[in-house]
Amino acid sequence: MNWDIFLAPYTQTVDELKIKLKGMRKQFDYESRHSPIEFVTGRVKPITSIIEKAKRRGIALSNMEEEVQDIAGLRVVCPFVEDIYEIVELIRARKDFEIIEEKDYIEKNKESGYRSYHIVILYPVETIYGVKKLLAEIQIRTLAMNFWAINEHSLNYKYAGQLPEEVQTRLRNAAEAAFRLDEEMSKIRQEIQDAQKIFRRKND
Ligand code: 0O2
Repeated sequence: MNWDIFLAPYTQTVDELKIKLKGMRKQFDYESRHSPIEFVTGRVKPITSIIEKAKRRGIALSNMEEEVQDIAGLRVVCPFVEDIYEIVELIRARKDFEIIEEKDYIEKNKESGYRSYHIVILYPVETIYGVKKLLAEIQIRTLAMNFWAINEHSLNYKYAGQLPEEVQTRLRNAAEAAFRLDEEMSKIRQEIQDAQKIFRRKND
């Protein structure tokens, strides 16, 4: 298996999708509208994580393209929960890729407390051999959900997925607090956005 050759179109996919999603953010900025996007990140899954996931799921290396959905991963982080659904609508309306699956872990969070909206797409990427359609996963979440998820991810890494009971309890409490923070911020969203508009005008 030549990983450089295998991953090259995924790197291309992540780079292109990053530009496209960041482009959406810029357009909101130019039009001086509240941007539902705080920031966009993207990564190609590290080789060790791909192998680990394939092993865990009993996926043959030859089937990875069809079965591992997040080798190309994009993350859109939004200020408010409402923004997530605005982004989902904008993504659904696009013509440059096809949506394969949507997973709403906000409506129904995962057992761990994880909340996020996932969209799996089939993205046509141009290669020197022609068009290749690759799976990519776009995760859309609020700043609070992101804060929780990156910390939980680090802890899971530290404890190799076997979190001590006390840490699990604290994470569940933190997930609850992040949920409440999102709720409270949503209630004063209009006020925050008005304040930001005044701030923007002052800076222009
Ligand atoms: P990494 O290191 O982020 O690449 P599965 O992981 O098998 O349960 P599945 O079916 O592959 O899930 O897809 P799903 O549910 O859409 O989850 C894929 C990705 O979502 C994960 O990738 C994580 O990035 C994120 N995610 C899902 N559940 C959790 C969670 O409980 N906590 C955190 N922090 N992130 C989560 P990977 O490959 O697991 O990890």
